[in-house]
Amino acid sequence: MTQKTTGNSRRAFLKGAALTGVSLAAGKASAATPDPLITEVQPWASGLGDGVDETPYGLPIQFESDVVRRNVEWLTADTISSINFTPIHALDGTITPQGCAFERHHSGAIELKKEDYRLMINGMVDRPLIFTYADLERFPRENHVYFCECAANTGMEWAGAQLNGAQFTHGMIHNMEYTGVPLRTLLEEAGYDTAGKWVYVEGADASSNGRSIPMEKALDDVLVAFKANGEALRKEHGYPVRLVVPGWEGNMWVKWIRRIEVSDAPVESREETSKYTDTLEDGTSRKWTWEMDAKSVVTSPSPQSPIMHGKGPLVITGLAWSGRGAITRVDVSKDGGKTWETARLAKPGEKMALTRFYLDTDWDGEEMMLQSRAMDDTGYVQPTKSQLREVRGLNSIYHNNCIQTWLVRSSGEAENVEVS
Ligand SMILES: Nc1nc2c(c(=O)[nH]1)N[C@H]1C(S)=C(S)[C@@H](COP(=O)(O)O)O[C@H]1N2
Ligand SMILES: [Mo]
Repeated sequence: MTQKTTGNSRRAFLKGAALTGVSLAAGKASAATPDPLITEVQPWASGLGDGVDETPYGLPIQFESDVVRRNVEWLTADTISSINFTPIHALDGTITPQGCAFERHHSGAIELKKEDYRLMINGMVDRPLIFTYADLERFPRENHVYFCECAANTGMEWAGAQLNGAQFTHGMIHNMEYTGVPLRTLLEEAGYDTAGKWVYVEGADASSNGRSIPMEKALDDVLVAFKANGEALRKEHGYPVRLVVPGWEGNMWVKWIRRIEVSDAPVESREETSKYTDTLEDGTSRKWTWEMDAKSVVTSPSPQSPIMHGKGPLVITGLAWSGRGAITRVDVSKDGGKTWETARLAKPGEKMALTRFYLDTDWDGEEMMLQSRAMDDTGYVQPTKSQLREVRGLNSIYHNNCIQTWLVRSSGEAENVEVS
Protein backbone atom coordinates (compact mmCIF):
# COMPACT_ATOMS: atom_id res chain seq x y z
CA MET A 1 0.00 0.00 0.00
CA THR A 2 1.39 3.43 -0.87
CA GLN A 3 1.20 6.50 1.27
CA LYS A 4 -0.71 9.44 -0.14
CA THR A 5 -0.60 13.05 0.88
CA THR A 6 -3.67 14.90 -0.26
CA GLY A 7 -4.04 18.59 -0.86
CA ASN A 8 -6.54 18.54 1.98
CA SER A 9 -4.12 17.26 4.57
CA ARG A 10 -1.46 19.73 3.54
CA ARG A 11 -3.90 22.60 3.90
CA ALA A 12 -5.02 21.29 7.26
CA PHE A 13 -1.42 21.16 8.37
CA LEU A 14 -0.72 24.67 7.17
CA LYS A 15 -3.79 25.92 9.03
CA GLY A 16 -2.46 24.59 12.28
CA ALA A 17 1.13 25.55 11.70
CA ALA A 18 2.43 28.71 13.30
CA LEU A 19 4.19 30.61 10.54
CA THR A 20 5.60 34.04 11.09
CA GLY A 21 6.11 36.88 8.68
CA VAL A 22 3.57 35.77 6.03
CA SER A 23 -0.19 35.55 6.11
CA LEU A 24 -1.63 32.21 5.05
CA ALA A 25 -4.18 33.51 2.57
CA ALA A 26 -4.07 30.23 0.62
CA GLY A 27 -4.43 27.95 3.63
CA LYS A 28 -8.18 28.35 4.13
CA ALA A 29 -10.55 25.64 2.77
CA SER A 30 -11.30 22.37 4.59
CA ALA A 31 -11.85 22.17 8.39
CA ALA A 32 -15.60 21.54 7.91
CA THR A 33 -14.97 18.41 5.73
CA PRO A 34 -13.57 15.57 7.85
CA ASP A 35 -10.16 14.47 6.56
CA PRO A 36 -9.96 10.64 6.57
CA LEU A 37 -6.19 10.90 7.04
CA ILE A 38 -7.01 12.39 10.41
CA THR A 39 -10.31 10.72 11.30
CA GLU A 40 -9.64 7.13 10.14
CA VAL A 41 -7.03 4.62 11.31
CA GLN A 42 -4.58 4.19 8.44
CA PRO A 43 -2.85 0.97 7.29
CA TRP A 44 0.54 2.18 8.56
CA ALA A 45 -0.94 2.52 12.05
CA SER A 46 -2.71 -0.85 11.96
CA GLY A 47 0.39 -3.04 11.86
CA LEU A 48 4.09 -2.96 12.53
CA GLY A 49 6.85 -1.29 10.57
CA ASP A 50 10.25 -2.70 9.53
CA GLY A 51 12.66 -4.02 12.14
CA VAL A 52 15.97 -2.25 12.77
CA ASP A 53 18.15 -4.42 10.52
CA GLU A 54 15.91 -4.24 7.46
CA THR A 55 18.41 -1.97 5.66
CA PRO A 56 21.88 -2.10 7.28
CA TYR A 57 22.86 0.81 5.04
CA GLY A 58 19.85 2.97 4.30
CA LEU A 59 18.70 4.43 1.02
CA PRO A 60 16.04 7.13 0.46
CA ILE A 61 12.41 5.92 0.75
CA GLN A 62 10.80 4.82 -2.54
CA PHE A 63 8.68 7.99 -2.76
CA GLU A 64 11.85 10.02 -3.29
CA SER A 65 13.11 7.87 -6.17
CA ASP A 66 13.09 10.76 -8.63
CA VAL A 67 15.66 12.70 -6.60
CA VAL A 68 18.65 11.29 -8.46
CA ARG A 69 21.59 12.35 -10.57
CA ARG A 70 20.66 12.68 -14.23
CA ASN A 71 22.71 13.12 -17.36
CA VAL A 72 21.95 14.77 -20.69
CA GLU A 73 22.54 12.07 -23.27
CA TRP A 74 23.38 14.27 -26.25
CA LEU A 75 26.12 16.14 -24.34
CA THR A 76 28.71 13.36 -24.54
CA ALA A 77 29.27 10.36 -26.82
CA ASP A 78 29.18 7.84 -23.97
CA THR A 79 28.88 7.67 -20.18
CA ILE A 80 32.57 6.87 -19.56
CA SER A 81 33.97 10.31 -20.39
CA SER A 82 30.90 12.18 -19.27
CA ILE A 83 29.07 14.13 -16.61
CA ASN A 84 25.81 13.97 -14.70
CA PHE A 85 24.04 16.53 -12.54
CA THR A 86 23.10 16.97 -8.88
CA PRO A 87 19.29 17.26 -8.36
CA ILE A 88 19.68 20.69 -6.73
CA HIS A 89 16.03 21.55 -7.50
CA ALA A 90 14.93 18.92 -4.97
CA LEU A 91 17.51 19.38 -2.19
CA ASP A 92 17.51 21.88 0.66
CA GLY A 93 20.10 23.03 3.17
CA THR A 94 23.65 23.02 1.80
CA ILE A 95 25.24 19.58 2.24
CA THR A 96 25.02 17.35 -0.83
CA PRO A 97 24.51 13.66 -0.04
CA GLN A 98 27.25 11.69 -1.82
CA GLY A 99 24.66 9.40 -3.41
CA CYS A 100 23.27 12.18 -5.63
CA ALA A 101 26.35 14.41 -6.00
CA PHE A 102 27.29 14.96 -9.67
CA GLU A 103 30.04 12.83 -11.21
CA ARG A 104 32.56 13.81 -13.85
CA HIS A 105 34.91 11.15 -15.19
CA HIS A 106 37.36 11.27 -18.09
CA SER A 107 37.89 7.51 -18.18
CA GLY A 108 35.24 6.10 -15.86
CA ALA A 109 35.09 5.63 -12.08
CA ILE A 110 37.74 3.11 -11.04
CA GLU A 111 37.67 0.59 -8.21
CA LEU A 112 40.80 0.99 -6.11
CA LYS A 113 41.23 -0.83 -2.77
CA LYS A 114 42.78 0.95 0.23
CA GLU A 115 45.39 -1.86 0.33
CA ASP A 116 46.43 -1.08 -3.25
CA TYR A 117 46.46 2.67 -2.70
CA ARG A 118 49.78 4.56 -2.90
CA LEU A 119 50.51 8.30 -3.00
CA MET A 120 53.95 9.36 -4.23
CA ILE A 121 55.58 12.76 -3.70
CA ASN A 122 58.60 13.35 -5.93
CA GLY A 123 60.44 16.06 -7.88
CA MET A 124 62.04 18.97 -6.05
CA VAL A 125 61.95 17.43 -2.55
CA ASP A 126 64.65 16.33 -0.07
CA ARG A 127 63.01 12.92 0.42
CA PRO A 128 60.81 11.43 -2.30
CA LEU A 129 58.10 9.55 -0.36
CA ILE A 130 55.42 6.95 -0.92
CA PHE A 131 52.44 6.94 1.46
CA THR A 132 50.01 4.08 1.98
CA TYR A 133 46.41 4.78 3.00
CA ALA A 134 47.30 3.76 6.58
CA ASP A 135 50.20 6.24 6.55
CA LEU A 136 47.85 9.10 5.63
CA GLU A 137 45.60 8.28 8.59
CA ARG A 138 48.47 8.98 11.00
CA PHE A 139 48.85 12.67 10.10
CA PRO A 140 46.78 15.31 11.95
CA ARG A 141 43.55 15.83 10.02
CA GLU A 142 41.06 18.63 9.51
CA ASN A 143 37.38 19.01 8.64
CA HIS A 144 36.10 21.59 6.15
CA VAL A 145 32.95 22.13 4.10
CA TYR A 146 33.64 23.17 0.50
CA PHE A 147 31.76 23.26 -2.79
CA CYS A 148 33.19 21.57 -5.89
CA GLU A 149 31.95 23.10 -9.14
CA CYS A 150 32.95 21.89 -12.60
CA ALA A 151 34.15 24.84 -14.68
CA ALA A 152 31.68 23.68 -17.35
CA ASN A 153 28.68 24.22 -15.04
CA THR A 154 26.16 26.44 -16.90
CA GLY A 155 28.46 26.23 -19.96
CA MET A 156 25.63 25.17 -22.25
CA GLU A 157 23.82 28.45 -21.56
CA TRP A 158 26.34 30.83 -23.18
CA ALA A 159 24.49 31.33 -26.46
CA GLY A 160 20.98 31.31 -24.99
CA ALA A 161 18.64 29.52 -22.59
CA GLN A 162 19.01 25.83 -23.33
CA LEU A 163 18.43 23.23 -20.62
CA ASN A 164 15.12 23.22 -18.79
CA GLY A 165 15.95 22.68 -15.13
CA ALA A 166 18.25 23.93 -12.38
CA GLN A 167 19.65 20.40 -12.16
CA PHE A 168 20.91 20.68 -15.75
CA THR A 169 21.88 24.35 -15.88
CA HIS A 170 23.57 24.49 -12.44
CA GLY A 171 23.88 20.91 -11.15
CA MET A 172 27.60 20.37 -11.80
CA ILE A 173 28.17 21.28 -8.19
CA HIS A 174 28.26 19.55 -4.82
CA ASN A 175 29.10 20.64 -1.30
CA MET A 176 30.47 18.25 1.30
CA GLU A 177 32.27 18.16 4.60
CA TYR A 178 35.72 16.73 3.90
CA THR A 179 38.09 15.07 6.32
CA GLY A 180 41.70 14.99 5.26
CA VAL A 181 45.33 15.94 5.75
CA PRO A 182 46.53 19.36 4.55
CA LEU A 183 48.70 18.93 1.44
CA ARG A 184 51.14 21.29 3.19
CA THR A 185 51.78 18.65 5.88
CA LEU A 186 52.77 16.02 3.29
CA LEU A 187 54.93 18.48 1.32
CA GLU A 188 56.74 19.40 4.55
CA GLU A 189 57.22 15.71 5.35
CA ALA A 190 58.94 15.28 1.97
CA GLY A 191 60.98 18.47 2.49
CA TYR A 192 59.84 20.48 -0.54
CA ASP A 193 62.36 22.79 -2.19
CA THR A 194 61.26 26.43 -1.81
CA ALA A 195 62.42 27.03 -5.40
CA GLY A 196 59.59 24.69 -6.47
CA LYS A 197 56.82 27.06 -7.51
CA TRP A 198 54.35 24.42 -8.73
CA VAL A 199 53.02 20.97 -7.95
CA TYR A 200 51.72 18.62 -10.63
CA VAL A 201 48.98 16.32 -9.38
CA GLU A 202 47.67 13.22 -11.12
CA GLY A 203 45.13 10.46 -10.52
CA ALA A 204 45.41 6.66 -10.73
CA ASP A 205 42.72 6.33 -13.45
CA ALA A 206 43.62 5.87 -17.13
CA SER A 207 43.00 9.57 -17.88
CA SER A 208 45.19 10.66 -14.92
CA ASN A 209 43.55 14.11 -15.20
CA GLY A 210 46.91 15.80 -14.47
CA ARG A 211 46.89 19.43 -13.35
CA SER A 212 49.47 22.01 -12.27
CA ILE A 213 48.74 23.90 -9.05
CA PRO A 214 50.78 26.90 -7.87
CA MET A 215 52.77 26.11 -4.71
CA GLU A 216 51.14 29.04 -2.91
CA LYS A 217 47.71 27.37 -3.17
CA ALA A 218 49.17 23.91 -2.40
CA LEU A 219 50.56 25.25 0.89
CA ASP A 220 47.42 27.22 1.69
CA ASP A 221 44.18 25.22 1.99
CA VAL A 222 44.41 22.16 -0.29
CA LEU A 223 43.39 18.90 1.41
CA VAL A 224 44.29 15.29 0.70
CA ALA A 225 40.84 13.99 1.67
CA PHE A 226 39.59 10.51 2.46
CA LYS A 227 36.18 11.14 4.00
CA ALA A 228 33.17 13.11 2.77
CA ASN A 229 30.13 13.87 4.94
CA GLY A 230 31.63 11.63 7.61
CA GLU A 231 32.02 8.44 5.58
CA ALA A 232 34.49 7.06 3.06
CA LEU A 233 34.47 8.77 -0.31
CA ARG A 234 32.24 6.97 -2.79
CA LYS A 235 34.00 5.25 -5.67
CA GLU A 236 32.75 7.88 -8.11
CA HIS A 237 34.20 10.71 -6.00
CA GLY A 238 37.71 9.24 -5.84
CA TYR A 239 37.78 6.45 -3.23
CA PRO A 240 39.95 6.08 -1.31
CA VAL A 241 41.65 9.51 -1.59
CA ARG A 242 41.00 12.68 -3.59
CA LEU A 243 42.38 16.20 -3.70
CA VAL A 244 40.18 19.04 -2.44
CA VAL A 245 41.14 22.44 -3.90
CA PRO A 246 38.80 24.95 -2.20
CA GLY A 247 37.13 27.51 -4.46
CA TRP A 248 38.99 26.34 -7.57
CA GLU A 249 37.53 24.62 -10.63
CA GLY A 250 36.43 21.01 -10.12
CA ASN A 251 38.91 19.68 -12.68
CA MET A 252 41.77 20.36 -10.24
CA TRP A 253 40.15 18.21 -7.54
CA VAL A 254 42.06 15.12 -8.71
CA LYS A 255 40.34 11.87 -7.73
CA TRP A 256 42.18 8.63 -6.85
CA ILE A 257 45.22 10.89 -6.40
CA ARG A 258 48.45 8.92 -6.84
CA ARG A 259 51.29 11.39 -7.48
CA ILE A 260 52.34 14.90 -6.54
CA GLU A 261 55.47 16.27 -8.22
CA VAL A 262 57.13 19.46 -7.02
CA SER A 263 58.53 21.43 -9.97
CA ASP A 264 59.68 24.90 -10.99
CA ALA A 265 57.25 25.19 -13.90
CA PRO A 266 53.70 24.14 -14.78
CA VAL A 267 53.30 21.07 -17.00
CA GLU A 268 50.74 22.67 -19.39
CA SER A 269 48.85 19.38 -19.58
CA ARG A 270 45.84 18.69 -21.82
CA GLU A 271 43.45 19.60 -19.02
CA GLU A 272 44.95 23.08 -18.67
CA THR A 273 45.51 23.98 -22.32
CA SER A 274 43.13 22.44 -24.85
CA LYS A 275 40.53 22.04 -22.05
CA TYR A 276 39.56 24.33 -19.17
CA THR A 277 40.75 27.51 -20.90
CA ASP A 278 38.37 30.20 -22.13
CA THR A 279 38.40 31.28 -25.77
CA LEU A 280 37.77 35.00 -26.08
CA GLU A 281 36.17 37.01 -28.90
CA ASP A 282 39.53 37.54 -30.69
CA GLY A 283 40.32 33.82 -30.67
CA THR A 284 42.98 33.93 -27.95
CA SER A 285 42.41 31.89 -24.80
CA ARG A 286 42.60 32.79 -21.12
CA LYS A 287 44.39 30.23 -19.00
CA TRP A 288 44.86 29.66 -15.26
CA THR A 289 41.29 30.73 -14.57
CA TRP A 290 41.27 28.67 -11.40
CA GLU A 291 38.85 30.48 -9.09
CA MET A 292 35.12 29.97 -9.46
CA ASP A 293 33.52 33.42 -9.37
CA ALA A 294 30.48 34.24 -7.23
CA LYS A 295 27.29 32.70 -8.57
CA SER A 296 23.76 31.80 -7.48
CA VAL A 297 20.60 30.14 -8.76
CA VAL A 298 17.00 29.86 -7.61
CA THR A 299 16.46 26.12 -7.11
CA SER A 300 12.73 26.38 -6.36
CA PRO A 301 10.50 27.37 -7.99
CA SER A 302 12.26 26.23 -11.15
CA PRO A 303 11.31 24.11 -14.19
CA GLN A 304 11.56 20.81 -12.28
CA SER A 305 10.03 22.33 -9.15
CA PRO A 306 6.91 24.26 -10.24
CA ILE A 307 4.54 26.03 -7.83
CA MET A 308 1.73 23.55 -7.09
CA HIS A 309 -0.23 25.50 -4.49
CA GLY A 310 -1.49 28.58 -6.28
CA LYS A 311 -1.16 32.13 -5.05
CA GLY A 312 -0.38 33.07 -1.46
CA PRO A 313 2.59 32.12 0.74
CA LEU A 314 5.54 31.01 -1.36
CA VAL A 315 9.06 30.06 -0.34
CA ILE A 316 11.57 31.03 -3.00
CA THR A 317 14.91 29.36 -2.33
CA GLY A 318 18.28 28.81 -3.90
CA LEU A 319 22.02 28.44 -3.53
CA ALA A 320 24.88 30.93 -3.70
CA TRP A 321 28.63 30.42 -3.61
CA SER A 322 31.97 32.07 -4.34
CA GLY A 323 35.38 30.55 -4.93
CA ARG A 324 36.96 33.79 -3.72
CA GLY A 325 35.42 33.94 -0.27
CA ALA A 326 32.10 33.98 1.58
CA ILE A 327 28.68 35.02 0.31
CA THR A 328 27.55 38.20 2.07
CA ARG A 329 24.23 38.91 0.35
CA VAL A 330 21.81 37.49 -2.19
CA ASP A 331 19.10 39.53 -3.91
CA VAL A 332 16.06 38.07 -5.65
CA SER A 333 14.15 39.74 -8.49
CA LYS A 334 10.65 38.77 -9.61
CA ASP A 335 10.66 41.06 -12.64
CA GLY A 336 13.76 40.07 -14.60
CA GLY A 337 16.16 42.33 -12.72
CA LYS A 338 14.21 45.61 -12.66
CA THR A 339 13.64 45.52 -8.90
CA TRP A 340 15.35 43.47 -6.20
CA GLU A 341 14.58 42.19 -2.69
CA THR A 342 17.28 41.03 -0.33
CA ALA A 343 16.93 37.34 0.54
CA ARG A 344 17.44 35.78 3.98
CA LEU A 345 20.61 33.69 4.31
CA ALA A 346 19.88 30.49 6.26
CA LYS A 347 23.31 30.89 7.89
CA PRO A 348 26.04 33.47 7.39
CA GLY A 349 28.07 32.59 4.28
CA GLU A 350 31.14 30.41 4.80
CA LYS A 351 34.26 30.62 2.69
CA MET A 352 34.12 28.54 -0.48
CA ALA A 353 31.00 26.67 0.61
CA LEU A 354 27.38 26.73 -0.55
CA THR A 355 25.05 29.23 1.13
CA ARG A 356 21.28 28.62 1.23
CA PHE A 357 19.00 31.62 0.73
CA TYR A 358 15.23 32.05 1.18
CA LEU A 359 12.78 34.73 0.15
CA ASP A 360 9.54 34.11 2.09
CA THR A 361 6.98 35.88 0.00
CA ASP A 362 3.33 36.23 -0.90
CA TRP A 363 2.70 35.36 -4.55
CA ASP A 364 -0.07 37.27 -6.30
CA GLY A 365 -0.39 34.52 -8.92
CA GLU A 366 1.02 36.74 -11.67
CA GLU A 367 3.84 35.77 -14.01
CA MET A 368 7.35 36.24 -12.57
CA MET A 369 10.82 36.52 -14.10
CA LEU A 370 12.76 35.06 -11.18
CA GLN A 371 16.43 35.86 -10.78
CA SER A 372 19.01 35.76 -8.02
CA ARG A 373 22.20 37.80 -7.68
CA ALA A 374 25.05 36.87 -5.33
CA MET A 375 27.61 39.12 -3.66
CA ASP A 376 30.76 37.96 -1.87
CA ASP A 377 33.08 39.44 0.75
CA THR A 378 35.49 40.75 -1.92
CA GLY A 379 32.71 43.14 -3.01
CA TYR A 380 32.10 41.21 -6.25
CA VAL A 381 28.57 41.20 -7.66
CA GLN A 382 27.34 38.34 -9.90
CA PRO A 383 27.07 39.71 -13.46
CA THR A 384 24.17 39.64 -15.92
CA LYS A 385 24.58 37.57 -19.06
CA SER A 386 25.28 40.64 -21.21
CA GLN A 387 27.86 41.99 -18.75
CA LEU A 388 29.66 38.66 -18.96
CA ARG A 389 29.44 38.54 -22.76
CA GLU A 390 30.89 42.06 -23.02
CA VAL A 391 34.11 40.78 -21.47
CA ARG A 392 34.14 37.19 -22.68
CA GLY A 393 32.32 37.20 -26.03
CA LEU A 394 30.32 34.20 -27.26
CA ASN A 395 33.02 31.53 -27.68
CA SER A 396 33.32 30.58 -24.03
CA ILE A 397 32.07 27.41 -22.38
CA TYR A 398 33.68 27.38 -18.96
CA HIS A 399 33.24 29.82 -16.08
CA ASN A 400 29.74 31.03 -16.88
CA ASN A 401 28.55 32.62 -13.63
CA CYS A 402 25.86 34.90 -15.06
CA ILE A 403 22.47 35.61 -13.48
CA GLN A 404 19.89 32.91 -14.35
CA THR A 405 16.24 33.66 -15.20
CA TRP A 406 13.21 31.40 -14.71
CA LEU A 407 9.93 32.49 -16.23
CA VAL A 408 7.25 31.40 -13.75
CA ARG A 409 3.80 31.38 -15.35
CA SER A 410 0.58 32.05 -13.45
CA SER A 411 -0.06 28.28 -13.67
CA GLY A 412 3.03 27.86 -11.49
CA GLU A 413 5.04 26.16 -14.25
CA ALA A 414 8.55 27.50 -14.80
CA GLU A 415 10.79 27.68 -17.83
CA ASN A 416 14.42 28.58 -18.58
CA VAL A 417 14.52 31.91 -20.41
CA GLU A 418 17.16 34.46 -21.22
CA VAL A 419 17.13 38.06 -20.01
CA SER A 420 20.41 39.64 -20.99
N1 LIG B 1 41.53 11.32 -11.59
C1 LIG B 1 40.52 12.11 -12.01
N2 LIG B 1 40.22 13.19 -11.29
C2 LIG B 1 39.22 14.00 -11.68
C3 LIG B 1 38.49 13.76 -12.89
C4 LIG B 1 38.83 12.58 -13.62
O1 LIG B 1 38.21 12.26 -14.64
N3 LIG B 1 39.86 11.79 -13.15
N4 LIG B 1 37.51 14.67 -13.28
C5 LIG B 1 37.68 16.04 -12.77
C6 LIG B 1 36.58 16.95 -13.05
S1 LIG B 1 36.55 17.64 -14.61
C7 LIG B 1 35.71 17.37 -12.08
S2 LIG B 1 34.55 18.55 -12.39
C8 LIG B 1 35.73 16.77 -10.73
C9 LIG B 1 34.38 16.14 -10.42
O2 LIG B 1 34.37 15.50 -9.18
P1 LIG B 1 33.18 14.48 -8.83
O3 LIG B 1 33.13 13.42 -9.89
O4 LIG B 1 33.46 13.99 -7.47
O5 LIG B 1 31.92 15.30 -8.86
O6 LIG B 1 36.72 15.77 -10.59
C10 LIG B 1 37.93 16.06 -11.27
N5 LIG B 1 38.93 15.08 -10.91
MO1 LIG C 1 35.07 19.43 -14.62
